[in-house]
Amino acid sequence: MTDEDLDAAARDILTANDRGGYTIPTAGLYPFQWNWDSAFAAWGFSTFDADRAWTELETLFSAQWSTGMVPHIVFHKEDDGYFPGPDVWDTGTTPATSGISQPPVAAILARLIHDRVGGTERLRALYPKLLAWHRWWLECRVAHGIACIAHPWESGRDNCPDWDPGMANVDTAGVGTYQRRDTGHVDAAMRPSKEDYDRYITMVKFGRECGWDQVEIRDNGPFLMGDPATTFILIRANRDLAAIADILGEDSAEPTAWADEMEAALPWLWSDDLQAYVARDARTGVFASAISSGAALGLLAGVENAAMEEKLAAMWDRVRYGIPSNDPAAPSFEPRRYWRGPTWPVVNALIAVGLTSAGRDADEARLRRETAELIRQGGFFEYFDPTDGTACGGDRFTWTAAIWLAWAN
Ligand code: 9YW
Repeated sequence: MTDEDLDAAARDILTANDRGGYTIPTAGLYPFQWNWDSAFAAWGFSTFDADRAWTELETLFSAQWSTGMVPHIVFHKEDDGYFPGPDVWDTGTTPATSGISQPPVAAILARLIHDRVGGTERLRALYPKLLAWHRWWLECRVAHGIACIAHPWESGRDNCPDWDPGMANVDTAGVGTYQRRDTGHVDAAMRPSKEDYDRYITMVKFGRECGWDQVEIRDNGPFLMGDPATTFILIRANRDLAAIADILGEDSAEPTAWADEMEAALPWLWSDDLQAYVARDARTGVFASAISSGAALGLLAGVENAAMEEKLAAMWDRVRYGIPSNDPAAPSFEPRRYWRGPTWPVVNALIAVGLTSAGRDADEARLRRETAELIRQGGFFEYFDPTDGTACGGDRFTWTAAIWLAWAN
């Protein structure tokens, strides 16, 4: 296939995964609207359909809670192919949604989309909603000054070893029985384990039983970890929101102050042992045992640290394709198991936004070349083995197609 054929195939995937105003990540495995997937889908649409790009974000924000939270899944239509579905979350919202959020990338992508295709009035309508969501993060997910996640799914990097310290303390005694659906769609060896799922569902149960009281979840839930990736994303998203405020003639003071405050709290995530920003249990203070692709998002937030960059360069050099989700030198590295080693084109695209901001053009070009190579060889899969390029997970994946169009090609 030529790159022009791949462009057409990518557009076809976005169009085929369109369920009317929103896209699903991939048919079968993920049949609903996912939060950060949609923001990347919008970026992809902006390369050929500006109106559809804005609609994707608008549909996502139509499910925003009155508290400002934008949920990680919106269950627009019923589909029993996914677990846990709306009855398990039981949030009582219309539309039905999950009860947690996902990395707040929407402001970052909204700014990039506006740069590409304009649409100032659509951006103006989104602005207060973005601001409310970012405020929700501060009110409900900050501890030690850092953006924390109350569930591994909230990080978007589900079974990453980053979460192992917090996961180890989740008591699954009351989890009960349930039927997973994911392993019916893709190879179980590439998915999170049963122990992981027992803990995931235990956390959902806690949320449901406290009526999705998000402060209670933060303060007393079974799991809370400081996430370098979400922290860097939120800092960048607030800086982009401030830039959006300037475009719109709004006051940028609030998002600027939020970004500055979180940046000042970053030392809490610094591991002297690993010489990097590392996920850390907000309850026990225990650090994760390896660096991950989360640290590589530092440049997105304008955080430059020579010692960490050296570590990240070594991590990248240990594989052939893209930034691995977990350090190949770590005992926990598994090159094909979801977030425990594989490289994710969508994360590479986000890291590249940071590399560009930092003026690291040669590294950005290398990351783009390696990511494009994976897609040319293997197609629009969910993620890839970074050592040999094997395509893994779901096929015809929306965000892989989107980043091909918006960045990798
Ligand atoms: C799950 C849809 C989502 C992504 C996440 C990814 C996975 C859902 O799929 O989570 O059930 O495990 O980890 O980042 O948004 O693509």
